[in-house]
Amino acid sequence: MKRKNRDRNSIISLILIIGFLEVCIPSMVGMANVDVVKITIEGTSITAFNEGGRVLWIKNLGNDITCHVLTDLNKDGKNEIIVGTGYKPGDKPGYIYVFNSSGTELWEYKTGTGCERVFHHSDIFTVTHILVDDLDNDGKKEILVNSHNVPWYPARLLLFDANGAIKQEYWHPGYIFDVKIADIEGDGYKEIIGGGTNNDLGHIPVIFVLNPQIMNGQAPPYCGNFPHASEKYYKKIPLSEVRKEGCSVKEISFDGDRLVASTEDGRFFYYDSNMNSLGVGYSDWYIQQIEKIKEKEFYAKTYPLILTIVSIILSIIGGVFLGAFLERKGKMPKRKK
Ligand SMILES: [Ca+2]
Ligand SMILES: [Ca+2]
Ligand SMILES: [Ca+2]
Repeated sequence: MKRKNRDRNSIISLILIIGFLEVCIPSMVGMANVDVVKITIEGTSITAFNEGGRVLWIKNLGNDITCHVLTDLNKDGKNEIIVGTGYKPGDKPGYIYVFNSSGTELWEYKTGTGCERVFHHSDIFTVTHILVDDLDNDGKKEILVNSHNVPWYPARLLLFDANGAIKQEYWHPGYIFDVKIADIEGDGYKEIIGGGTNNDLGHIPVIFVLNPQIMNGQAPPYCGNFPHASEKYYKKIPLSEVRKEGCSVKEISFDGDRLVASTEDGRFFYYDSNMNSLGVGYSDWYIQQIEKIKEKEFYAKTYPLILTIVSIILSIIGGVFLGAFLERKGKMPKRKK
């Protein structure tokens, strides 16, 4: 009888141990796996997940998170999280933050800092782009951040090293709506290509190419005391009839070897690797707008002419009828037969 009880107790203990291991081992493995492989953004909050899908940490930054990048910045085998913020609703607008996988903040920077050196607007900024790449071929990653003043301008491109030190900065008198990194000539050195609008040159669309090693400075027409930048190329695009008051380059893309600047009004400007123009394309929308404009111009010119002709015809008809009326009333001398 005693032997039977012992066996039963042993079986129960074994079942309990197996159950404990089944529950605890995956959990312990999950705890050991603390690298962030995915983040989700909801308004002002970041949620970081490990490979098993477990939430590692949640952070609320107070301001809307406008862009983010997950990358191993310092090559320690774990990802860092880089996020940029907008201008509301909190009191830290246009900040860039870098967190490690544990959620510890490594550094932060306010992108609206130093605005008074170039344009005398407020330091309320919003971050619009974060790109990470090795821009000087030293095997270490740099962080390129695009931001701009709200609601005015300028825009500012900042190039940071992984530790948050500013390597280069470029100020632009108008928003930079798109920024890309590419080696456009294929010489082994990457360029920064930006597109946007230049408010101080008449709100024209512009596309520019910067050498990341020497991009420091401000774009034309220059104000304040900040040095003038030496862009590799700075291309001014004329305004069109569709957007006479102002227009911008909204997107930069690549079509084979061609660089394409797409403007807000539906035009496509093609360039070769030396930024020589290869022609212009037009969207259906742009063509329709031009047709509407021509139609309006045609009617604007012909309406006065039509009105003049109609009024002449009406006065002739009116004169004839008035003559006949007066004749009937005997107020006009009867015509001799
Ligand atoms: Ca790392
Ligand atoms: Ca580098
Ligand atoms: Ca190049």
